[in-house]
Amino acid sequence: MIVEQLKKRIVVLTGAGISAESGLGTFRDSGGLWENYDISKVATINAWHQNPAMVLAFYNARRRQVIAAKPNEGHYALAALEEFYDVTIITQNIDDLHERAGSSKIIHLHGEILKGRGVDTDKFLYPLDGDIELHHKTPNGQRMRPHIVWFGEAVPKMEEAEVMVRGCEILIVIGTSLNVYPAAGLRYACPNWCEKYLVDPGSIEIDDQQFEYFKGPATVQVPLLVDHLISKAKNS
Ligand code: BJW
Repeated sequence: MIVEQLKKRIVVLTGAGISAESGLGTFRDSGGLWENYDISKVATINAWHQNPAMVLAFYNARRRQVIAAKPNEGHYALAALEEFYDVTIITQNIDDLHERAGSSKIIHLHGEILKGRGVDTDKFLYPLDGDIELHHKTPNGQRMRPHIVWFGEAVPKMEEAEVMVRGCEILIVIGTSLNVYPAAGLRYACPNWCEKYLVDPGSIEIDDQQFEYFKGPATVQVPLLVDHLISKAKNS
C-alpha cells in the first residue's frame, strides 16, 4: 500500500478496443460498427434532427448490448492499479465497464449510454435501464435523447480531461485508433518527460517515439503493463 499523496498520477485514455473482448464492437476495425452503419445516419447531430427514430433504435440496441456485457481482464487490471497509483481513466467509450470493474475516477468524453438527457441541455442527466422511445420526455418536458456526444457536437469534458493529462506523470493509451478529435489530441497535452505506453493489437502509427508499445489484445497486454507498473511502484 502506498500513501495517497505519494502515488504517481496516471492518466489512461481508453477507446473501443478495451471493451472489444467484452463483446462490444469497435468502430473502425474490419467488422466494426461503421461497416454495418452509416455514421452520418446514426452518430451525428444532423442525424438526430433528421431521423431521431433511427438514431434511437441504434442506441437502444447498443444499450442492450452494454447491459449484457461484462468487464474483462483489461478493465479489472486498471482498477487494481489504484492501490499503487492515482489513476484517472479518460474514456471515449459510452459503456460502464470501467465503473463495473471498480475504477473510481472516470471521465466519459463521449457520454454514457446508460444516461439520458433533454435535447436542450446536458446539465441534468437521467439514469436509463431500458430503451428511449420517441415520445419520452424529461421531467421538465424536453424530448429525451441519449447522453452521447455525436459528431458535430462539442465535447464538454475536454477541459477537465486536458487538465488531468497536463498533470500526469504516466500516460497510457489503450484500444483507440486515435482518429477522432479532440480526444486524439489529448496525448499532446502531457508533459514531455512523462512515461507513455500504448496498448493495441493493430498497427497504430503514433507520431511519438516515446511511447512504449504493448502490442496485443487488452485482456493480455493491460494486465502485463499493470504488473510492470506495480513492480516499479513497489521498487521505488
Ligand atoms: C483493440 C482490440 C483489443 C481492437 N484490445 N485494442 C480535427 C481534425 C479533423 C476533424 C475534426 C477535428 N476536430 C474535430 C473534428 C470533427 C470530428 C472528428 O474528429 N472527425 C474525425 C473523424 C476526423 N469531431 C467531432 O465532431 C467532435 N466534436 C467536436 O470536435 O466539436 C467541436 C465543436 C465545438 C463547439 C461547438 C460544436 C462543435 C465530437 C466527436 C464525437 C465522437 N463520437 C463517437 C460516436 C458517439 C459515441 C458512440 O456511439 O459510441 O464516439 S464516434 C466514435 O469514435 C465513438 C468513439 O468514442 C470514437 C473513437 O473511436 P475509437 O475508440 O478510437 O474506436 P476505433 O474503432 O476507431 O478504434 C479501435 C481500436 O481498438 C483500434 O486501434 C483497434 O486496433 C483496437 N482494438 N481490438 C485492444 N482486443
